[in-house]
Formats: sequence, structure tokens, C-alpha cells
Amino acid sequence: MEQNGSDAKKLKSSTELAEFDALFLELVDELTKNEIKNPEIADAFIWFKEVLHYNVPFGKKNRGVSVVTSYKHLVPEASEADLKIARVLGWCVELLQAFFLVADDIMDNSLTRRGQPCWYKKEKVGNTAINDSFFLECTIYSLLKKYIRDKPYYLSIMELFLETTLQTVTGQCLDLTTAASEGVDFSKFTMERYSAIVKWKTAFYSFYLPVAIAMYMAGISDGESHTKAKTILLQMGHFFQVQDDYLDCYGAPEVIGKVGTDIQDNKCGWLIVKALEIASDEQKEKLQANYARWETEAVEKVKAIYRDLKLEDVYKQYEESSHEEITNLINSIASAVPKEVFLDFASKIYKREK
Ligand code: GPP
Ligand code: MG
Ligand code: MG
Ligand code: MG
Repeated sequence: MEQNGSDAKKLKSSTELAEFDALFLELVDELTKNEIKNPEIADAFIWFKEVLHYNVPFGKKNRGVSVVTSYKHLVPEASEADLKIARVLGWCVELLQAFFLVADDIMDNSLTRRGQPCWYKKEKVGNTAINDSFFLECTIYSLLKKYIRDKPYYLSIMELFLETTLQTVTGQCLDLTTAASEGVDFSKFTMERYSAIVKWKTAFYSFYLPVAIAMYMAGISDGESHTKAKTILLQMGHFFQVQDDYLDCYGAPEVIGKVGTDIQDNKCGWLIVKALEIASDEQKEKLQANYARWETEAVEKVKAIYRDLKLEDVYKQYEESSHEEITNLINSIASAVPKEVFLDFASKIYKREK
């Protein structure tokens, strides 16, 4: 039977996901095997092995797999050896993500992640999760050294991971400090501030990083190509975080694998910023009185105002227009990177439910 384009695409990316997944156990082994043989540090690495298994492999893996699919678009005749390197680098992106999520869940007081308790919430873990997040970060550089030390792109990719980490930490700082701990201050909750938060805390590491890695591997290192790719990918990253904020309130916890906390945490998220743009003075007062509180009734009052403002419809319209804008942007920029790299990534997030 002939497949239509979208089915064929799904099949292609699910095959890549299987190849990608198949590598994980090997990497865990390589990251822990020798150390477990050393009696002095064996206990730490038996622990770290569990950290890796619990926190790394169960996400959607869009970021990690995108390194490989982007690389395949850039180098269609890639050797098996180079594809393996692309997969290892994809796992490095997933390790960076695991590092951020373990820490982010502590900072956001979250309860669940990927359908299981957050790592820090496990009775035996608690604050040890902070150290575990550092371990996850360190594994990136162990793998880079092991797999690409002799490649011409080693330094570019290592610097890229370091720079991306700083960008994300910067965004996380804006996210946390805009959610002031003392009372609710909506004066800072502007769309401008929102855009800055999501660009820095999400877009660089989730969208530019995977494609930039594939570009460096393919020998594309000129500033112009990277700037063009970044323009598109940061816009996609912005849209992705708007979706994340929408799902925090409206996603089904059993589908998104986490229970939302943005209202309770006083987050400058897309829904509250939009709500403040269109709310009446009376509605603003109610939001002011009920935002940033953990009591169920207060959260429900905020959600009731969102309902009165028909925020779900506002979001659906935004999703449509943003998807169109991104597609137009991709089609208008000519570069060394084929459009499929961006279109593939965009198709993975459009209308996502998790
Ligand atoms: C997503 O924010 C951003 C991150 C996970 C980056 C964290 C950065 C650190 C330096 C720790 P989010 O809190 O909305 O994500 P989620 O909804 O998945 O908790
Ligand atoms: Mg957060
Ligand atoms: Mg969070
Ligand atoms: Mg979120």
C-alpha cells in the first residue's frame, strides 16, 4: 500500500527513534562501567546509574532525535559511523535536558515528570537530586571527549553546549525572578518580558542546539548560516514554550506526564500575560487576589477567569497564526541548510498534546 507523505514521515522518525533508543544502554554502561569496578567510588556510580535510568530515557526525545534527522538531511549519504556519532550527540542533548529538568522540578516545586514522581520527590533522594543534576551535566562532556575528541568539530560543539547552558541558566533566572516570591506584582508580566524568558530558558537549548550540532558535524560553521538557522529556530522555540504554558493549565496530566504548577508558582506564563492584556479591571483584581496561591479554590478562581476570557480560543487562534508565520519564515529564508530540517522539527510540535 502506498503511504501518504505524513505517514511516511512518521514511520521514518519512529524508525530513527528505535535506533536512537537502542544506543542508550550502551552509553549508560560506558559512563559507569569502569567507575563501578573501583571500590572507592563504586557506590556513587551505582547511584548514578539509577539517576541515568530514571531521568534520561522516558521523554519524547524530539530534541535528541532531531540531531540525527537534521544530520541525515544535511548529509544524505552519511556513514554508519557518523550516524552513531550523531546519535551520541543527540543523547548529549537529552542529558542536558535531564540535567535541566531534575533541577527545574526542584525550583518549580513540581510533583511529577514524565508520568512518575519528580526525582527529588523520591524519599531516598531529596536534595541529593541537586548533585545528581550536576552529574548529568558532566556526562555530556565525558561523551564528547570519548566520541568526538579527534574530530574537527569537537571544540565548536563543546563550546556550543557550554554557551547554551549559560543561555538557559540566564532564562531560568529571568523566569524565577519575574515570579517574585513576595506577593503578586503583575506590572512585570508583559509580553516583552515573556518573550525574553522563553527565548533564553527554552528556545536556545530545545531548538537551536540540536540543529546547530548537526550543522557543525556536517561542516557548516559559518556565522551567516548559523544566524539564519537561529532566526527560525528561536521563533519555533518561542511557540513551543507557549504550548508548554498552555498545556500546564489545559493539558491532561496523564498525557503530558506532569501536573501544572504555573499559577501556583506565580509564573509569568503566556496565559496570564494574555489574560492581563484583555481582562477588565474587576477581573484583574480577582486574578491579583488568587494568583500565586496553592489552595485549590484559588487556582480554580484563576481558571474560571481564564474561561470567561475564552483563553483557550485565543490560544487556538495563536497556534494557527504562529504555525503559518513559522512556515512562511522557513520558506522565505534561503540557506545552506535544506528547509526539511526546519519543517521536520516544526511538524513534530504543531498541535502537540504533550
Ligand atoms: C522550561 O520551563 C525550561 C526549562 C526546563 C529550563 C530549566 C533551566 C535550568 C537551568 C534548570 P518549565 O518550568 O515551564 O518546564 P516544565 O513545564 O517542563 O516544568
Ligand atoms: Mg521552570
Ligand atoms: Mg518547571
Ligand atoms: Mg511549563
